[in-house]
Amino acid sequence: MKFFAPLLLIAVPVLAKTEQVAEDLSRCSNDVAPYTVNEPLLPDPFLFTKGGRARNEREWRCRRREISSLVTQLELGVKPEGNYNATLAVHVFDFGEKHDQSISFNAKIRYPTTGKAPYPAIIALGGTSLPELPGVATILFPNDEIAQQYGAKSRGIGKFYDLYGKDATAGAMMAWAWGVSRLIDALEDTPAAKIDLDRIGLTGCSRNGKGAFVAGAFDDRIVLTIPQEAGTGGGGCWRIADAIYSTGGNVQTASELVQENVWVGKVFENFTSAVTTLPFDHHSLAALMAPRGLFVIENDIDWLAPASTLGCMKAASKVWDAMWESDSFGYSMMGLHNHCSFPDSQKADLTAFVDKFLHRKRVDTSGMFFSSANSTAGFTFKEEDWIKWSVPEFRLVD
Ligand code: MCU
Repeated sequence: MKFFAPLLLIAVPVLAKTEQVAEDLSRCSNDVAPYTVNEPLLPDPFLFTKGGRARNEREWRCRRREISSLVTQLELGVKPEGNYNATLAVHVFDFGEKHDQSISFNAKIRYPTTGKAPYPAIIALGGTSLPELPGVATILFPNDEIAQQYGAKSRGIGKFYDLYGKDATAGAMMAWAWGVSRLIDALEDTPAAKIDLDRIGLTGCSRNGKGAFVAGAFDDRIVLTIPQEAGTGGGGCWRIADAIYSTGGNVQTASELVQENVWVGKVFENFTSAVTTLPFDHHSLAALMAPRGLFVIENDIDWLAPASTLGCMKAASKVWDAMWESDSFGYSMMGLHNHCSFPDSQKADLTAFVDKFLHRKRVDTSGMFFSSANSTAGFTFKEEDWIKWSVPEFRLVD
């Protein structure tokens, strides 16, 4: 007689990744009520509103939701959700409770002359100032049509506001973020567009770089965000910009930014003379992109507050470090060239990021923090002056 070794079956519920994420999020506390702090240094991005720090990816998902909710409520305004029907050219219908209107916009796609379909693509807010990216399609997102940015008087003007009303809380950047998401919906619904949905990047320069930073933070389908020379309002931190200004620096600050244009929500005016009361700064906003690809390109023009983007992004990079994904974050600073004119010296770094995320090549993007450091700039960031929190190592703690 033969004996069979009993097979011990242990039933372990296996959830697909998306189900796992949904399940994790259901355990998070609900939307946080906005609150203020008194924190002159860069706030701990891992610290929960109710205390305790995110120690692993599961907890980070909840903390990330808090950051996104706070940034929405205190700085950028609400990015609407709704039942959309989007096709290319993008027609957006919102069938939500209050809205039964629709808007449409055209997004032009320029296909590459090399490579094969489905193509990776880079969505360009208002155009691109990057050099040609071989094998990558460029999709032009007409951000000014969605929300105008012609000075303080343009608040509430554009197709986003035709749909959601002039009093929608979203500033222009959040309105663009909404439009970029609808564009991606349309790409999903239009296989004939021949775009690989798993290889979508996003860029923009200057004011549109600020927009790219925000749109990248609020749509997880974007695998690589490349904000170029955005300065304050993008990869710069409000607190550091104010500190530079207070010692005589010619930098864009929160107070200037809200007077100049309508990029942020009106609510942010409450904070421009008290940025140290914000429970986040733009390192936390950047962290919403982790561990996706983020390659921040900067210039050493005073107004862009290079010491602020350097410090702010150094702080942000620590969230990628916590995830053991440091190589997916890059910050490249190169001076002595005109605003938004991409210098050859940054090309190797850019190519590495594009190859890794849009061409899925095995390339080395390690050590990309401040990799193109420009010695003429002469600014530094003293970490100990701004960052008092430690970096948890997510993989090691359950
Ligand atoms: C970063 O670029 C902006 C800057 O923040 C604004 O203050 C300035 O008016 O416009 C810049 C820009 O968008 O240049 C094209």
